[in-house]
Parts: sequence; structure tokens; C-alpha cells
Amino acid sequence: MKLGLGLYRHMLTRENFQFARQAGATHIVAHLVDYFKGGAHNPNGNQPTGTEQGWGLAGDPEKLWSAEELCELRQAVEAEGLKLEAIENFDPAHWHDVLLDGPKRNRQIENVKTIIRNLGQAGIPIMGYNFSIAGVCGRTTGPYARGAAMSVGMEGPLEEPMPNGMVWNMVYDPNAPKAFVPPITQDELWRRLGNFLREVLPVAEEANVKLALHPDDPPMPTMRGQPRLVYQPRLYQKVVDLNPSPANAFEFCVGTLAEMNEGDVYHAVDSYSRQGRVAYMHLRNVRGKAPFYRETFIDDGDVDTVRVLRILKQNNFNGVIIPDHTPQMNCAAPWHAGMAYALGYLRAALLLLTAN
Ligand SMILES: [Mn+2]
Repeated sequence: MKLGLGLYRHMLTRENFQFARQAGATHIVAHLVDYFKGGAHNPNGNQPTGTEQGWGLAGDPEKLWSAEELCELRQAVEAEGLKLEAIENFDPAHWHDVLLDGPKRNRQIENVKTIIRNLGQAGIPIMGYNFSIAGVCGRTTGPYARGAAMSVGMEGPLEEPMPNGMVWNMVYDPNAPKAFVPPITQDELWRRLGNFLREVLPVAEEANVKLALHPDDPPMPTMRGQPRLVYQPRLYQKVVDLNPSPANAFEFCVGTLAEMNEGDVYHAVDSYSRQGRVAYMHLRNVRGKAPFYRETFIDDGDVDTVRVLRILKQNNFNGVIIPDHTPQMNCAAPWHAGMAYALGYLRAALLLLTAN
């Protein structure tokens, strides 16, 4: 098992690559979507939460991530002695109509295929994604973690309908006619995912890239009136059963799994890592269940994270683990301090597991 750090787009700097190394990481997971663009209520020193208007504005629909820029990023990471393991999340600007089944759907499926081919060309082995209409919405920020550390949580459902021009908690068309995105059925959303996988996975296989699905965060059957896919641990199995391709994999998020109100997080880790479907891990801790939970420090929630690591080791998981979020610590660099704390804890746990 390998330890990594996830960095948001504006954090992809030499200084932060060195920070990752200093904190014991060997791998980087890079976000290329700018979640913070135009989001006045979304300070970029923390994970994005935003308002009911979402995080902010999506990127440039005409500008796909090129093989050259991906290659440059990989080289910049490698220059600091690290490896670039994955790109996390497609930009809504590039695939909104794939999620919404809109008029640009077929053209945007080609966008996705192009981006995956570009990743393959650049030697980046994993593309993480989140097939979700409402996206990561409905969460709040507050002094929820130990010692009143600023953290993220959920204080009840959010069913406010989604305005037109918005998907995945970002605005891709600020000039869309005023209306709401009509709700669809759960079956329709599964149908869209099935078609997406059928069309894109052969390209991923050819490019030697794994497509890694994040579960729905927060894990609710609906958010903003829109259905969600993987909001219970058993629903991950439905994704495996949809398409047997070896490129059909998971961005396995322990925190989100722990927020689900059915099943057992250790059983889920065991079952899916045993099936070899885990491309990489998000590992964090949480207290409570959706729709009422709070993100905690890694050693301080409902999850025994060391037990999770032990199960992964038993099943010979050899991929990368990143702390996807952590509470912020009171100091000049709250995000970095939180991440350094989580990485140090995970590094010690991994060393102890290897020694035994
Ligand atoms: Mn996650």
C-alpha cells in the first residue's frame, strides 16, 4: 500500500509536491477542475462546500485537458520524487450532458474518451469520477471536529430543486433559461451510467487507464430532488455487475461508506478489495450517518481506520491511499496541518502493519 496526497488545482505547485514528500507521501492525486472559480462563499483553503448556487463556475467547454499538459504535470510531480497516480473528477463543462442526457451528450462522450486517451498517453493510470447529478452538495462547515477544529458535516437533507444550467454542484451555463432541472428516476440514472460505461470502458482499457467511481457524497437516495447511484455499500456491487471490464473500478471512499446507514464499512472494504475493484482509496473518519454526520480527525470518529488498513493488507491491496478530507487545524496553514496530521498517522499505521 502506498500513501498519497490529493491536491486541488490551485495547489499543484512544486512547494506542495515537496510538502507531500515531507509528510511521507509517495504519490499525488490531482484535481484539474477548479471548484473555487466564481464561488464567493467557497474559500479555497478548504474542501469546497459552497451554497445552494453550488461551488462555482465550471471550466472552459472547449478546452479539454491535453496529453501535453497532463504529461507536464506528471513530470513536475516526478521531479520532486513522487508519482502521479490519478486525476480526480471530470469538469462539468466537459460532460454535463452525459450526466443530464442533454443534446450535447454524444459529443461530450467523445470529450470523455479524448481525456481518457490523453491520460493514457501521459502515463497516468487512473481517472477518478463521480457520476452524480446533484454532486457533492448540502454540506455545511463548522467547528465540528475535536478541539473545535473547522470541519465539514451535514445537518439534514437538502431537497431544494436544482436550477437549470447547474449540474454536479457547479454552474456550467450561467445564462440558462430560469427553470429547474426536472427530476428523473433512479432507473434512468442507472441506465445513463450503464451506457456511459459501455461506451467509455473499451477506450479506457485500450489506454491502460482505470475509471474509478466515487460513491455519492453525501450518501442519500436523493439530493435536490435528484436520484443518486451508490448511497449504500451494496450498490457498489451493482456497478461491478453492470460491466465486467477490468477498467471498471472504484475510488473507494471509506468516509462516505461510513456515512451510509446500511451495511458495514469493514465488510464493504473486504468485499470490494477482494474483488480487485479498488483503484485507489479515500481514507478519512466521520461521526454519525447521513443526513446527520460530521467529518472528524482520522483517529477520532466511528471508523477504526487501522482495521481498514489491516483488511486491505490481508487482501493484498497495493494501490494508493489518500486522506480525501481532514478537519483544519488552528495555525497559519490549517489545510496543510490537517493533512500532515492524517498522513503522519497513516504512515505510522502502515509501518506497524508491515512490521507485524
Ligand atoms: Mn471521498
